[in-house]
Amino acid sequence: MRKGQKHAERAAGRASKTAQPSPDRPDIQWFPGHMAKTRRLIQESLPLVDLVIELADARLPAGSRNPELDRWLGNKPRILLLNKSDAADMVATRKWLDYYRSQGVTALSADCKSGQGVQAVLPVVREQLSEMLARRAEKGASGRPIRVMIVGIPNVGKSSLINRLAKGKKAKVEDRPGVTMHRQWVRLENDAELLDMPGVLWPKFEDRDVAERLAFTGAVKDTVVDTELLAMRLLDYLHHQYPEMLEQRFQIDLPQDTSSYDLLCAVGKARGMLLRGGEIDTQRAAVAVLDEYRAGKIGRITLEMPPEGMGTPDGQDNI
Ligand SMILES: Nc1nc2c(ncn2[C@@H]2O[C@H](COP(=O)(O)OP(=O)(O)OP(=O)(O)O)[C@@H](O)[C@H]2O)c(=O)[nH]1
Ligand SMILES: [Mg+2]
Repeated sequence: MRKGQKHAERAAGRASKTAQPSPDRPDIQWFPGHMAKTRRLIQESLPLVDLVIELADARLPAGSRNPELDRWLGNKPRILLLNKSDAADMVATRKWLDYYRSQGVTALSADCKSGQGVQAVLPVVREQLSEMLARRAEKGASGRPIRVMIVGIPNVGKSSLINRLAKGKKAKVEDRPGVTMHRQWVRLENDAELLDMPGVLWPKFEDRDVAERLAFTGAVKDTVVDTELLAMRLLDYLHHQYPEMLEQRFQIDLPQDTSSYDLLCAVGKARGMLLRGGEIDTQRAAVAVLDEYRAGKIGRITLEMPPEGMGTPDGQDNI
């Protein structure tokens, strides 16, 4: 079968399958053996550290938090850092920070790509540990470094945070989940030691929306998801919540009831992504949509809002 013909048939099949405005949510699960190992590693390493920085994605401030962490950490001091704030809706991030603080959580936001917000992290760590540091000073042990473990989902920016704090490239960073494979200590100049950890998810995503949003942000390995289906779901969300941004980025202006498959085709067409024979290359269009969303190029887009009474996403006006 010719390649173009195969694609045309696949596209036709997809078109009939996705005649609904919104395709079914994919069932996404990703908990490979190395994550089960990381889970154990985190628990075993806890006695070695004074505090844990939990990195979450500012675009998904609840869904990107590991539900198992509460159980593991017990009373261990903890800071929640909403990273990639440059890619999130600023007003939404403020609301999330207010929400978490109202719940007694020490929460900060940062952008480890530019470094914005990172300078506040270590002072807050010291403040959290002030009693322990005072006790150490009394015992004459003030020279002992503060030890901090960095945990979070894959690709959220743990190693980037460490490199920012260490002011140099100490930990490997790449734009895909699963880059850090082992734990690694990094010593800072100012008497602190950071423990970089591999990213970890949890054994079963109970909520398909959460799983899907995690995949939108790039926390789930792309080979376990159907790229076109995922991109169609994201386009559907953007088309309803952030239509101006979609229009601006991809130069598409389509009615609200446009099917997600037609949105994907419109993106491919606008970008001139064609297969031999003139068929739209929906696979390439899907990769472009996901890559550009993940890199924050479509705009500052938050995927969930704090519970009840804390506001709802209302698009570009928030920026
Ligand atoms: N836009 C944006 N990108 C970021 C930010 N922090 C990190 N990144 C990017 O996110 C990608 C993943 O960063 P890493 O630091 O490798 O993430 P990680 O959490 O260590 O990932 P694993 O080791 O795979 O679990 C890289 O492409 C970083 O450049 C941020 O604040 N904003
Ligand atoms: Mg890493």
